[in-house]
Parts: sequence; structure tokens; C-alpha cells
Amino acid sequence: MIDLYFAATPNGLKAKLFLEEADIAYRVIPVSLSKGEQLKPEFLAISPNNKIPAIVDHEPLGGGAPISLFESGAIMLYLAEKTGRLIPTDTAGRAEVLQWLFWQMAGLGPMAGQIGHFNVHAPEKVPYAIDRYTRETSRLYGVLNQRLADRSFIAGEFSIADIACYPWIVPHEAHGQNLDAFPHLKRWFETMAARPATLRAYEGVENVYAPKHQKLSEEERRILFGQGAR
Ligand SMILES: N[C@@H](CCC(=O)N[C@@H](CS)C(=O)NCC(=O)O)C(=O)O
Repeated sequence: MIDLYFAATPNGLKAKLFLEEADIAYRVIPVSLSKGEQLKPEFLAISPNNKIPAIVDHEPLGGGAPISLFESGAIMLYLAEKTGRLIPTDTAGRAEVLQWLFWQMAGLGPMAGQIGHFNVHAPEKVPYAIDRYTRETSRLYGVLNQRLADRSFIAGEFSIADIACYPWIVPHEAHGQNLDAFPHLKRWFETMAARPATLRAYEGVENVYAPKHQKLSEEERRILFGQGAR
């Protein structure tokens, strides 16, 4: 059994989507980010970066003490290796998947996260930031679109590279992007959206960029966006 420390954000949904795709038994432990539950000592013991997702694997391969992990990429890689699912075993195939996984972790996620923040949550319009992050996110969408021009999935067979990217394309409107401008990406996105595991992972999940989430209280704003060093 896996404990999944979860909030319905793109990074949280990556881990949930993997667990659904790999058909692994898991229990969701909700973490309310706006209430600051990610800052509680018991959560920090699992995720010292105070961010979801995090997991605890109570049945690691070979036995032994439970293993806890944070960072969505590390979580997916750990579970893919444990189960032998959603990552190739040959050197070339594995390297291809890993480069796109790292591309998502280091590029698409952080940049799209910034434009989501400045478009939806920033208390004032900051034109320089909006222009900078819209352009960079558009560039990254373009890279993915080009990559998908002659293949069904991002890296060979369906893999953790696809699972990592999908939740970061779901909020494309909040990112200021129109998928009609990226036809190959749009085709892939629609294929991903229709997968049974995607439907299960997203069941009941609210769009974190929906208007009601823009109305954060001062206290919620301080918790989410006002953190400094602890
Ligand atoms: N690189 C991390 C990013 C995780 C992350 O940014 N999590 C956000 C939600 S998407 C979070 O927990 N924020 C709470 C906070 O910063 O206090 C990953 O991929 O797991």
C-alpha cells in the first residue's frame, strides 16, 4: 500500500495519474495547502521541501522499513522501477524517457507554474512577468508539439514522460495558450484525456485555476506565496 500525500494540483495529479495507470493500491491523504498543512512537522518529516506530492511506500521491494519520497519525478521513477511499469528497461529507451521527464520537471512545470501564478493569483498585473512567462511557456508547448509531430507518445511507448507532462497541459487556458496553435500536442492531449486512468485520476478534481480559487484570503495568500526560510 502506498500513502499519497495529495492536493489536486498538476504535480499532485502526476503522482495520482501514475498510481492509476500502474494499477497500484494507494490511499490518498489530503494536504490542504491553503491551510498550511504542508508546514506541519509530521508532513515535513516526509517532505522537507513542504510541497506535495509525497508518498510513503509501506512495502518496499525486498522488505525493510517504509520508504518516504518527495518530488513528483522521483516518485514516478521510484514506482516505475519498483513495478517495472511505464519505463523501458533498455538503455536507449530509458534514457529517452528520462530526458523528457527531466525536461518536464525542470522546464515545463516551473515555467507554466509561473505564468499560472501571474495570470491567476498575482494581486496585480505585472506585464513584464506575464510576457516573459507566456513566451517561455509557449516555446515549451512548441517543443512538445514538434516532438509529437511524428509519434504517438513523447518517448517511445506510453511512459512516465507522458504522465509527467499531461497535468501541465490541462491548465493551458490559465497558461495563456491555445491548443489549436499546437495540433500535434492537441491530438496527444485528447488521447491522454480519454484514457480510463486519466478519467479516474481526475474524477471530482477541481481546476485549481478556477475563479473561486482566485479569491484567496490574506492569510491563505501569506501561507501560499509569502513563505521565506523556515
Ligand atoms: N518539483 C516539485 C514541485 C511540487 C510543488 O510545487 N508542489 C506545490 C503544489 S503543485 C506545493 O505543494 N506547494 C505548497 C507550498 O509551496 O507551500 C514536484 O514536482 O513534486
